[in-house]
Amino acid sequence: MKEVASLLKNRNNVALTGAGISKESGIPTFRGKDGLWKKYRPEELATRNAFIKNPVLFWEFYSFRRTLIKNALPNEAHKTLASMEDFGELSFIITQNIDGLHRKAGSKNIIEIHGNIWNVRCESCGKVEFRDETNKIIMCSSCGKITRPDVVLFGEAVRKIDEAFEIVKKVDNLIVIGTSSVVYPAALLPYEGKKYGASIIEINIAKTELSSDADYFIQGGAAETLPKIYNIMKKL
Ligand code: BV8
Ligand code: ZN
Repeated sequence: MKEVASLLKNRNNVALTGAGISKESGIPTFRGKDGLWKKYRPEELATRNAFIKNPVLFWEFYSFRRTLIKNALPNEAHKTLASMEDFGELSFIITQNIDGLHRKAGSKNIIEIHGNIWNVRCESCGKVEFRDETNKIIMCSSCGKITRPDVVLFGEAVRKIDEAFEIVKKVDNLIVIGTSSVVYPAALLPYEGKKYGASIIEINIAKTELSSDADYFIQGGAAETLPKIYNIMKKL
């Protein structure tokens, strides 16, 4: 950890985060043992086809997700990344998460490449609005038609991916936290960074597809490992 802390000190650092960073805020991951995809099949639910074919089931799944997320609070991992940004030790967070917890923790430079579950989008009139009801299908406040959560579903283009690739080309260190690194094109970001000289630091409770290519693998929960690393950084 000490080696990683000195690598990060006063350098251009960026974090890439996945569902694992929000696990200790009580939000289930997708692919872990108690993950969401154990109960639901992503292709059936997190796709536009699912929304078109069965909007009621689709909204049941996303209302369930919104209920899980609504009362969740940022944990020590989210808060540490926000402090690192405040003290100039982190320039961006690129997140696959749609739960909004990085913003709640106070981070500012966030790229939500898979969107945000608290915004809904109307495919009829194009309106995107913040709506936080959790118990029903949300109808557009402009045209009254059915909306969908403004998240990137499987088969849809992810958001600001070009900006994310540009960012990782210029970093000294990419800290990859709580992602199984199996969803594309997000999973390509560490490899792009590495190609341009970045060191890859992975924090996860278990090895992933990325681990063999990471420069450092720190095994442990994000909420206890990240604060430890930052505390060492502050003493350097
Ligand atoms: C697209 C939003 C084309 C909705 C999600 C190659 C190139 C391009 C596409 C593909 C490709 N190969 C395959 C594809 C298709 C697909 C894909 O990647 N499929 C995979 C499953 C094989 N990709 C797409 O469809 C993407 N779209 O490319 O379209 C296109 C291009 C141009 C124009 C038009 C179309 C869209 C992908 C985004 C899909 N949306 N979510 C929703 O959330 O409901 S994906 C979903 O998975 C979430 O966003 C999630 O963030 C993401 C990744 O999962 P993780 O975050 O990694 O979570 P996971 O549970 O997997 O892992 C948790 C990790 O945490 C584990 O490693 C665990 O050990 C660890 N952990 C647990 N506890 C802790 C911890 N770590 C630290 N501390 C802890 N306490
Ligand atoms: Zn509308």
